[in-house]
Amino acid sequence: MLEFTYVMIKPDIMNKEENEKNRIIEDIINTYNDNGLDIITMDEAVATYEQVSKHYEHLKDKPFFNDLASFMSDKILKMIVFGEDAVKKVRDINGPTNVLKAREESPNSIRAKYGNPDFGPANAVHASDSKESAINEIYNFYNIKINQPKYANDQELRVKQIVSHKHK
Ligand code: DAT
Ligand code: MG
Repeated sequence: MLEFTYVMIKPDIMNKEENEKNRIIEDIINTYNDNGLDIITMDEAVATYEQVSKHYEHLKDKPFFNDLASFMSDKILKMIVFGEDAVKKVRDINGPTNVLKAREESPNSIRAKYGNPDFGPANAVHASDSKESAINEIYNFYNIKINQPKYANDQELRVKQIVSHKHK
């Protein structure tokens, strides 16, 4: 299915020295693009504590929540990413949550290459875990209520556009 997903490059990357930061961001973007994903918009921002608490609401009882929330209330690069199976594709590219596990199981993943194994929350990048989460997360960080597309793939979308055009 064609999908939107929400991605954030986390403060551990955004606070690196300028050249290194830019090199990593370029690599992340190129990897998404090489996998057929389009970046609809990409914006530098400072996540507020309120946004971060809402974003990680489902983890508020975890022992690491305070570390996570204060770490994330900082400079981020937020993105809306679009493409076929975008939710799963981006999570596969990013790799497992735990950086050491990522290095073992998926050494070419973003988290394996750029995450900090010494601090759990600092795993380089976030991506939505479902189409529904993507809708909520995009609303939280962009204040836009998106709809996920109804079409299975680009071809189906084009066929429907042609048909509806003919019926006008
Ligand atoms: P993901 O970001 O892969 O969807 P998650 O939603 O379970 O993972 O957790 C959100 C973030 O919280 C994760 O990117 C890093 C941090 N985190 C998860 N488990 C952790 C742990 N056991 N200790 C420290 N930080 C953790
Ligand atoms: Mg998650």
